[in-house]
Amino acid sequence: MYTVVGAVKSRAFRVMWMLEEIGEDYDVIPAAPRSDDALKYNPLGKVPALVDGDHVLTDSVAIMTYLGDKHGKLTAPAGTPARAAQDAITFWLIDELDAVLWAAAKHSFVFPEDQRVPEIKDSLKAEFLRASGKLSEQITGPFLTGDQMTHADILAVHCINWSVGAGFPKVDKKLWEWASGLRDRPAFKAAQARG
Ligand SMILES: N[C@@H](CCC(=O)N[C@@H](CS)C(=O)NCC(=O)O)C(=O)O
Repeated sequence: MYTVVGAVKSRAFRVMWMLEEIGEDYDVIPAAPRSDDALKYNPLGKVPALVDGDHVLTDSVAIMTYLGDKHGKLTAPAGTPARAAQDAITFWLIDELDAVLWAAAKHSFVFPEDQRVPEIKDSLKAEFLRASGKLSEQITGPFLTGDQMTHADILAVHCINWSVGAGFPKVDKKLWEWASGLRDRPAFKAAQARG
């Protein structure tokens, strides 16, 4: 039994969805970022964290990579070209979607008010739209890296969902429909129901 630290409306959702997909039980501590509960599990105050026995793991992508490798699900095996391709798209998603959304969040409510530069958000929105268009072009099947789902799909769909909540422009129809297909998965819905 795992424990996920962080609420459904945070990057902890990625970990919950992955756990649902691989059929592992988990509890949720819906700790808010920077809260005392979050700090108990991660000195950086960030969520998610994952408690696995005596170990506390942090960072949503590190946790998903760990779970995939440990259970042999939702990942290509480490040390294979397929894994390198999966890692490459994962890091690209972090650079081009997650980082852009996170920068917008920082300038909306994360930074102290006197350090926010709201004017930057138009440029971030344009950057997101450009990157999501590139992602859309690459999609040729049900999953990003072929006919097997990986945690890269979870990351991509989570970022697309996040962009809606953040008031970013809508991604193109092809990408939206691709993400909708993944949102229909029972595991996605089960993770959402933990909110
Ligand atoms: N790269 C990290 C980012 C985690 C992160 O920044 N989480 C946000 C909530 S979704 C947070 O805890 N922010 C608090 C802070 O940065 O101080 C991950 O994917 O887990």
